[in-house]
Amino acid sequence: MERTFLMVKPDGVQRNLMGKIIARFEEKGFQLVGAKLMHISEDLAEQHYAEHKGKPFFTQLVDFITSGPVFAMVWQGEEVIAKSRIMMGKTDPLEALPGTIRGDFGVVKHKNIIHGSDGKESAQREISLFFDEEELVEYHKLLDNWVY
Ligand code: RTP
Ligand code: MG
Repeated sequence: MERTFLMVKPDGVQRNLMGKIIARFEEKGFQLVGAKLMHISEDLAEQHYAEHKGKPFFTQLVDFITSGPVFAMVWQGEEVIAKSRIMMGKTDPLEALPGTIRGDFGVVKHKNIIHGSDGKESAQREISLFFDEEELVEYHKLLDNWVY
């Protein structure tokens, strides 16, 4: 089953949105296989956002993501990478539709509540950047027979 890396950013943690965000992915039918509240070091932030190195917003991005605790998660499900990006909404809350996480809770692009991997490769890279294999839990849920 496909896995993705999702993370409630420091603004989402400070605004008490962790529970609501977890609930959305649970209610959808996805399965949480790993989670932790943590501070991101500058080094980890630069690795995580390596694709944006050199862009004008890179420093602001690293400063923001290291500014407070984040809630890092691994979720599992059929096409969870693409489907969770749809549930998150567009990067800029101005374009994110109501009903999406960023559309419902975000106001500005640089504080947009949640991160999600944008493809299979980045999902694998980000999961192993944030989690050791033994931190991920493999288990079967009876409910899955009603989701799939
Ligand atoms: P993320 O990686 O955080 O899940 O967001 P994303 O895929 O939707 O957007 P991405 O292009 O990867 O950009 C990463 C984060 O950088 C900030 N950003 N600021 N000022 C700007 O033009 C700008 N562009 C991007 C956003 O906070 C975005 O989430
Ligand atoms: Mg991205």
